[in-house]
Parts: sequence; C-alpha cells; structure tokens
Amino acid sequence: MGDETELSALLTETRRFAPSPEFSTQANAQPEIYERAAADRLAFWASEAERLEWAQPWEQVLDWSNAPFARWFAGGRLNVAVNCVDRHVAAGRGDRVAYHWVGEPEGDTRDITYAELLDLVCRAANALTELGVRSGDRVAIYMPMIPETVVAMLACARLGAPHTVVFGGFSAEALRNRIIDCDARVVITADGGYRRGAAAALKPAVDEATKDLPDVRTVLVVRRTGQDVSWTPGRDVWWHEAVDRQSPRHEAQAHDSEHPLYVMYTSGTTAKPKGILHTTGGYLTHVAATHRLIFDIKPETDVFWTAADIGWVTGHSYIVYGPLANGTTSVMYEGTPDAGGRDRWWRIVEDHGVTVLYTAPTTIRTFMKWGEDLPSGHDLSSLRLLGSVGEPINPEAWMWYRTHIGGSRCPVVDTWWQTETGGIMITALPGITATKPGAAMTPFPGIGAEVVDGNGTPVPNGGGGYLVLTEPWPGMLRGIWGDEARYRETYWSRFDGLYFAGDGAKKDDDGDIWLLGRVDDVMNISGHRISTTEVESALVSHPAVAEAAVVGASDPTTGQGIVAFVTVRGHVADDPASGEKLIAELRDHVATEIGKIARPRQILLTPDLPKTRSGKIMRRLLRDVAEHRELGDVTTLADPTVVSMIDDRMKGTT
Ligand code: 6R9
Repeated sequence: MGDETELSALLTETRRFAPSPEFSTQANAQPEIYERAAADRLAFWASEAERLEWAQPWEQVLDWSNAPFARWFAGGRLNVAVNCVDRHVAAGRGDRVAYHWVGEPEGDTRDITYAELLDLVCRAANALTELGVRSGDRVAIYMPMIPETVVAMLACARLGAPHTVVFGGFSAEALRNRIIDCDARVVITADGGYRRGAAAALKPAVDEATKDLPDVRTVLVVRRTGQDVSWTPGRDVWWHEAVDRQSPRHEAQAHDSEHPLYVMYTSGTTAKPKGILHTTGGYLTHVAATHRLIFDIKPETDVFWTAADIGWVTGHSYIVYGPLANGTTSVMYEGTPDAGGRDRWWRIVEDHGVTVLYTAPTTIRTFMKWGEDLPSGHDLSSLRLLGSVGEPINPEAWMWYRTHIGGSRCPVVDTWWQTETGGIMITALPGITATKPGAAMTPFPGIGAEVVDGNGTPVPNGGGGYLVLTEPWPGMLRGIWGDEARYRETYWSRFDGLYFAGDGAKKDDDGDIWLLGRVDDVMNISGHRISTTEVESALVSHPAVAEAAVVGASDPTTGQGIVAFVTVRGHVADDPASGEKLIAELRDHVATEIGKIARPRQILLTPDLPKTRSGKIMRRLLRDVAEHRELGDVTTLADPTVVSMIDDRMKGTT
C-alpha cells in the first residue's frame, strides 16, 4: 500500500480532498447555497418544491403547530407518479432510459424508457383499481429487484395506496407481522428471484405469511423465474394476466401533500419493528433536492447507480423516487456483488458507463478483501462521483474507494441519514466541500443538526455526544404507523424539542461532524467511553484486516471488555500458528493506534460477519456470541448460517 492509503487514527485524520476546479465549476450546488438556505430555510425548501409539478399550490410551507407532527407544503396537492414519470414524457423526454435493468443471470438485461415506464405504471394502476385498491388502502410488496417492483410502487403511489415494501430476504414471519401491522389487504409478489445463480422461491413465504389471514383478499404474482408455485384460486392472480390487458392510459388524481406515500419497517432496539410513515409532498421534495445537489445529477448525461436493495430505504429514495423525480437514467441490478464473478459490478459500470455510484461501506470492504486487481481490470473512467451510506465509513475504506474505484479523481460523499429522515441529512456537497476520509462533514442546506451532551447542550468543537436534528425537515417521518406514543417516546422524549437520532457523533476542531455509530454501540471500558467504530477503524487500518466488528461484552472487572471479530484479506494464511501471531499483532496495533485501554480482550478470526440485507453488521448477535448467550432473532440476516458458524468457533476457543 502506498502512502495515500495509510491510516491515521480516526479523529486525528488530517487529509483533505478538495474538489477539482473543473468539478466545482460545473457543479449543481455552488457555495451560495449554504448562505441562501441559512438566510431563509423555508424559502430554500419552497424553491426546491417548486421544481415539482403541483396540481394545487400549497398555502403554508411548514405547519409545525402540532409538533412533533409536521405538515409540509400544507394545502398543496400533487401526484408522486405524475412527477416521477408523466411529466418527463409530457416534456418530450419519453425516449430517455429510466432504468438499465441488469438481471442476475448473465445477459438478462432490459432497458426501460420513461415512455415505457408510463405505459407499465398506468396498466398496473388500472389493474389494482380493478382489484379494488383505493386511495388509502395499504399494499404489501414482497419482490426481488425486478422492474415490476418499481412499477408496483409507482402504481400504488399513483392511486394514493401506501405501499409497504418488505425485503425479499425477510422471512415469512417478518412479512406476516408487517402485513398485520399495517393491515394490508393486497400483496404483490413474484414466484421467485435469482440469488447467487439459483432461483430462490418467494411465493411459499407469502402463502405461509398469509395463512389464516382472510383479510388478504388478493395476491398478485409476477412470473420471474418460472418455477412452480402453489395457487389459491380466487385469491392469487398472475400479474401478466391482470396487468397486460389493461389500458395504458390512466387519469391520475392529485393527493394532499400529507397523504401517506409509504410505510417502511425498520428494526429498533426492541423486538417489534417500527412502521415508519412517509408522506407525499415534503418527502418527494427532500429526495429530489438531495439527489440533484449531492449527486450532482445532470439528467441528460449521467448514469446513476444506487447499488442497494429497493427493500431498504436507500432504494426507495435513491433508486426510485429521487432519481425518477429528476428524470435520471439509473442502473438497477438484481443480484449479489459476486454473481457471475467478483468483478460483476465493474463490468456493469463499464458496460453502462455509470457516472455516479452510491453504495455501502460493507460492500466497499468486501471489494477491498477481494483485491484491487478486479476493478483495475476494467475501464471505470466514466465514474465522476462516489457516495457512501449505511454505516460509518472507516478512513481506510474511504481511501480505498477513492483510490481504486474513483481513480483518485472522483469526489467521495459520505451521506448520513435514516429510514426516519427519508433522505440525506449530513453530507459533503461534491463541488464545494474539501472532504475528510471518514467524516460525514456538514448538514445539508436547510437541515439543522447538532451534537449535544446528555443535557441537550451543544458540545464545543472537538467534543462528542449525541447527534440531534434541531429543525423539522421535509422528508421527516410523520409518525410510527398506528403508534403515536412510541413516536413521541422514541424520538422526541430524550431532549426537549430535539429529534434524537440514536447515533453518537463528534465535532472536530473545524466543527465538521463524524458519526461514531449507534449510541448502543458505545462501550464503556473501565469508565472510558470507546466507540466500537474507533476500534474497528484501528483494526481495519492493519494491512491484513478486511473487516472488523467490535462489541463490548460484560466483564467482571472492567465493566465491559472489547471483543473483536475480524475477517482477514485473502492472502493471509488461515493456519492456527499464523492466526495466533496475527491476533497478538492486532491487539498491539489497536493499542498503538488508540491506546492501551482499547486493546481488545479477545480477537476471533472468522471468514465472514453476520449482516442484514442492507449490510449492517448485527452487533447485537455478536454480543450474544461474546457473552455466550442464546442467539437472539436471526431472521433479518442475509445469511443466518454465518452467526452459528462464528458461535461454534467462539465455543472452540473458550
Ligand atoms: C440510510 C440508512 C440508519 C442508521 C443511522 C446510522 C447508520 C447511515 C451513515 C450511518 C454513519 C453514515 N448510518 N448512514 N452511520 N455514517 N453515512 O442507512 O437508513 O437503515 O434506517 O439506518 O444507519 O447509525 O442511524 P437505516
């Protein structure tokens, strides 16, 4: 590794990467934007909302009289699907590709123009209407990453029927709980999808999930893999039979700006997932503005790729609603990063001339593990901007991303946000900010964010504490479905008048924000507060380490002890002797990087880490492993076998 990729400890990071003058000059966001938004926040958001097509203008930009329940663009009316599709076709841009869809099997690709998308969405809206779906009805969507998933979401949005998309990887039980919680009467699914080269069934999970749920009156099934499905006559309907014969015309009604758009379930610290409610005008304004300004979107020329699942909020906001509202051409990819070879992504970038790539740190670290030869074997010169989301990004991974994917020329934006925030909240702006590897940097224009101490007082520069949002924002959640008390309790009770995000953060000497992970990931070692991310960053800065997950396990003497789970890079041998040597070296390395107090009590080398489908390491499960407890709920894991394998290894060491 060269000098550029050597890591300095997380918060003593001194490297700065200013955008090139060429990038800055052409950027959508120019420095005046911060002053303009600071001078009049609401006017800034109103000017962004004006870029959308409203059937009826709003009377009030923000109504916060019933806080913490916001109404944005109150009194206004619009249709999300019309804004995402119809208006681009009406403006003569129907021939532009909306999606370069890339299926997992090689060669299984499909380009869909805006005109084709309009046709498909209208037919689907007509079919749903025929099946009795009306404005306000909830529709559950349990699908693989195929074009019909986007069509189904937009058809629901067009009718004003809030959708709840459930990850195709979630269990029947998880699907059932979500259907019951939001009382969905219609489920849209597929026979199956492709996962690592094989057809994986979806329909049986729907059958199991809806057993003894007579209120689910229709299951609409897309034929994707052609595998056998069991059929409930009178309830199950093939998508192609219901949709294809419909008229490609559909008269869309405008909905109130606060009409529910979707419910997205997200797990909290408790067992029951929260149904996060998003509405229409404010949400679309937020995702369209952030997409255009942060990803510097030029709809005529850019090819944008959010490499994430649509069942995650990132897919909702930056595969579907933001990009379509801006008339963007996107790539949508069905499979895993290694389907058809570990260079699959780089072939996709090369084949489609991807210009902006947005993905998660966990994937970047996986690519680091696989080695830079794979991307360097492809022409990635079309890329001009890179984004990261989902977790704190270690400086090491940030530098690798910049160097080996971005050719040291693309700005890297690390974007902090949550299912609850609807869109990006803290980020660099690529033509303006001199970025620091690992820092999310500053609140987006028009967003109020702070780091506060336990009393809710802002910490000085150099200090750390809790991340809060100080002002309501357009994309904010409007509540938890069916549970007003939990909404107030979870987000608004910790600090008076401030939204509590649940993340720890630090402000550096310049006042820039560094995310430190969930506050429940903060360890307490002999009275010292140490973030799991800090230790993970130190471990990952060692050349042998690909990825690290750190948990605090209860310890009779120190309160908590640090236990680290480490995957090594391909070239490090997996024999016990070199393993022991490496473990000793890593413990010393952490002590040098952070201090003796952070030296892990135990390090376990493992081939993989347990992750959710959105790539978040499930530290809760690793804590169970470290504390020798029964494993908790593993249903949201991408691969549940990983954690039992780690558990077995752990038992072998103690
Ligand atoms: C978009 C999304 C939200 C939680 C959030 C935080 C973590 C997301 C991050 C980040 C550090 C970033 N998170 N982006 N942490 N830097 N750039 O991920 O939504 O699945 O609801 O997760 O993810 O802990 O609180 P969601």
